[in-house]
Order: sequence, then C-alpha cells, then structure tokens
Amino acid sequence: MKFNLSHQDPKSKARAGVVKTDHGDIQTPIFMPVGTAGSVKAVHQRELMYDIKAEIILGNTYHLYLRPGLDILEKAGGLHKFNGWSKPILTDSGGYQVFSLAGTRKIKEDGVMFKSHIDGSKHHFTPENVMDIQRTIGADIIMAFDECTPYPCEYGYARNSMEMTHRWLKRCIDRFDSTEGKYGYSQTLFPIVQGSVYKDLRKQSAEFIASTNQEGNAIGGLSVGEPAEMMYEMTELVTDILPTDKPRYLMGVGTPANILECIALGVDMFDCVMPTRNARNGMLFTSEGIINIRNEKWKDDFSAIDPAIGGHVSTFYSKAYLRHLVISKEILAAQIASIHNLSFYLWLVKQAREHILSGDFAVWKDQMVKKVSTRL
Ligand code: PRF
Repeated sequence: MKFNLSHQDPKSKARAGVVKTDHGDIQTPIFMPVGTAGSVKAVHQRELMYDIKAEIILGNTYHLYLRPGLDILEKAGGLHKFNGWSKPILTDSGGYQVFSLAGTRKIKEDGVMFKSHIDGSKHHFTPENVMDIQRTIGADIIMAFDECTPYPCEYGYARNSMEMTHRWLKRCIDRFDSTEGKYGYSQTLFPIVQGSVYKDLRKQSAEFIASTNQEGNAIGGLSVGEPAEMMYEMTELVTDILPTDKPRYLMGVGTPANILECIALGVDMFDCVMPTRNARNGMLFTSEGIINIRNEKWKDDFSAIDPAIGGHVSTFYSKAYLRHLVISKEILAAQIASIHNLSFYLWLVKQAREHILSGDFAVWKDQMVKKVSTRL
C-alpha cells in the first residue's frame, strides 16, 4: 500500500490524497460502506460499484470467522473472490464486535474468550490468531486487535486498557511481519489509537502508535456515546500527532456533519453503519437535510429523492413512491433507501475532496454542515 498526499487545505487541517492498493486506488477523504458479513446490507456489488461508486468496503473478522468460516473463505480464494468485490476491502479486527458482546466475553492479557451470537459456541481471539484470520479473509487493509473502551470509562480502566492494546499491537505486528498474504497480493496492517476521552492517554497512545511506523493509522474508541465536541477534541489532538504522510482512519464515524468536521481535522477515511441502518428505518440523508420518509408530508411529493447528487436511484425514484414502499414494508424500500444514503455519503466526501483541491474547503464545509444537519 502507498499513500500520496496531494493537497492540504490552507484554512483547516483537511487533506486530499490517494491510497494505492493491489486492488486499486482510493481517493481520500473517503467513506467506506460497511459490509459486515461480506455483504453491504440490501445492496449488491454492481450497485456498489456503478451507482454508489464505492472505492473500498468493510468486512468484519468476527462475523466472517463465525460464518461462513475460514475453511470456506480459504477455499473460495479469499473474500474478494467469494463476494465478487474486486476493489479494496478493509476488515475490522473483531475488537469492537467482541467487546459489544457484554456478558458473553472475558478479556485477559492473552486475548478474549467469547460466545458466538449465532450458536453460543465458545471461541478465543488473540492478537496472533486475529492476524492469521485476517490473512485468510484476505482484506487489503487489516486492523490490529484492540479494546474499544465504553463511554463513560474510568481513568484507571482506560489507562490499563490502552496499555494492553499497545502490548497487543506489538504481538499483532510480530505475527503480521512473520506471515504473508495467501492470495498473491499485499496486505497492510493499521494500528489503532485508544485512550478514551483523556487527553494525556490519547497523546501517549498516538505517540506510541506513530512510533510503530505502520503504513496507515486508525483512531478508535470514539463515537461511543461521548458528546460530539469531545470527539472532535480527541480527534484533533490525535491527528496533530500522527504522521502526515500516512492515511488516518476514524473508526465508526459518523453523521454527515461528523464526517465533514473530522475531514477538517485531518481524517482521511471513515466507515459507519448509519447510512445503511438508518435507511432501513426510513431515515434519508440528502443534500438539503435529513428526511423521515414515513412522515405524512412526503405522501404526495413526487420530486426525486435527491436530484442534486446525481446517481440513478436518487434521481429516478420519488419521495412519495419510496414512502409508499416503506409503509407497505416492501423489500425494495430497503434497497432504494440504502443505495440512496450510501450514494449521498460518497457524494459528500467527493465534494469535500473537490473543495480541498480547489482551496475553498473550510467555507464550503461550514455551509454544508448546517445544510446536512437540517431536519426537513
Ligand atoms: N476499535 C475497532 N473497531 C471499531 C472501533 C474501535 O475502537 C470503533 C469505535 N467507534 C468502531 N469500530 N477495532
């Protein structure tokens, strides 16, 4: 993997660049649709490629390891071959998913024991086997095994957890460096900054992560319930320390406004279930603001979902028709809404990139944050 930083916004910390992988280039800043179990829910791969114009998608180690399992993934020749997505893939390490299984997991220095949410069977994740599993899944970018602390989190717990995440990272790097990709293309490991909402811990973690000198870096443990201002403060503190010549990935963020604000703080990559999950509940993100499509007011609005962003689904189907599908519980409702919301997120980061390239990002961002946060 290579990262070429091409532009720096003069009035903010926003950057534009290109991440180069063996499965193609990613223009940053970028949003990565979440495909937990090898599928972006309600969206198929041709739509991801040609309608949404996704450049990279996510998969989850935890889900893919439990089902279909490593035997099948290896027999298929890796996740790209299995699901037919030939562009870049990033897999999360399972750190976050396992920790959200409160009650059915035990965290120790060696790793985490957990029970499958599918059949209750017991499993053990360690920094080493999580590297091996991600080698078998075969994503282009793989994530270190970390503990994502909850919010709120006591200082002592946050410190011990961060220190364990750092020790786990050394084990991840050792294992990653002593193994190779199984399918003939290269993989890159991103370490993850933790430290909850404590400035001294965040600083210490960012310095440690930077010192490991990997090809990209991630920021975890945010957007877990803390106020947005706190998330921005921690993000800025960390981006000020992480090397400028490597991509920065803010995990699990966020709303359109969160993404624009964090691009302004120097983040290059984002992922979030929000566009797809909220689509399935009838919440649409548009260039004019947020729509609850179930609302009576859309029942005879025959205007396109969002003519401004282009793309077939957003310009072809009307709000009234989509509302009808949602109210009638038609499967097509989830498809149209998911494709629209993802198209909007990809449109938004592309606009951000263009404004960084043309030098007026900061002014555009302030106007856009207001627009995209409006409830219509
Ligand atoms: N760690 C990992 N995955 C994540 C997070 C994290 O802290 C978050 C936090 N927002 C989302 N996904 N491994």
